[in-house]
Amino acid sequence: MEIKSRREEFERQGYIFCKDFFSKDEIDNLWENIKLSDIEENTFRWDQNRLQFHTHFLNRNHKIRDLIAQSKVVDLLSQIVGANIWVRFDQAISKDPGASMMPWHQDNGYTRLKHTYYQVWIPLTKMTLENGGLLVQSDNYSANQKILPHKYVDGFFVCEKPPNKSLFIEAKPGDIAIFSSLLLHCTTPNTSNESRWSYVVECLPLNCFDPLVEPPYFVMARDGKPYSKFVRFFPQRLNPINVLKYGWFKLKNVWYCWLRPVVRHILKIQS
Ligand SMILES: O=C(O)CCC(=O)C(=O)O
Repeated sequence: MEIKSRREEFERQGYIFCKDFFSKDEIDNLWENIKLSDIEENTFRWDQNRLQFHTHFLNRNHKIRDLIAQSKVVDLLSQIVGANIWVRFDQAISKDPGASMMPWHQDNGYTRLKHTYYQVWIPLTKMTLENGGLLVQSDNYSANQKILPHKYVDGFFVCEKPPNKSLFIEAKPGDIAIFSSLLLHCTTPNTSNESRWSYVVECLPLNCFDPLVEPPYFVMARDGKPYSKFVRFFPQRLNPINVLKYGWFKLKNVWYCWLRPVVRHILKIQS
């Protein structure tokens, strides 16, 4: 597939979608290596275990690193993220039959980070309206690139201003979607009788620090070329302003994302 410049498209709509980006062998290989990596080891469960986030494959499996930090992925991503890219997080997400809708949100509504980061979505199974596929906002993304208010409802952070218009991204294994952490998105309930799986990698430019991530940091690209190495430090990590600013941010985050929802939940039960 020829990769033409997608930057302008991304800035306008907050995402890009490429069909048939990976070969069948590449996706089979990714799937196989995810399954080999003790999937239950780092798993967060939601929605009565029907929505599961299995995390941290890149630091456990070099074949997954090779797939993610290969030239065609770096070529595409560097048009959007820039020439130097590191990965803050990676996860395989399973959505089982009976799982409910993942409500409209921006990823920043969960992490509360002030900067934009980039989600790379790689379907491992087909993603349909019936099995928990992805809906994205299709109105006004470029005019509204800011963090919107979210409220905590039944375990999810839900955006208080859902989009007026949305678009369903019907995707199959081999396709890839890249979207901004500020793009409003949700996934549909899984009313089918099969599980939906995706593998998601979250990236940042190397001139951006993220206080929520512990070292080592996986750097996938340098100067627009595959790099694929773990580092313990990079300039933004050592910047004293970041150290002070984000120390405070971390404390606030523990309150907002963990303690506050629990306190509110308990108070609701008691009242
Ligand atoms: O995979 C899903 O169903 C929801 C995941 C999601 O929206 C996210 O990780 O931001």
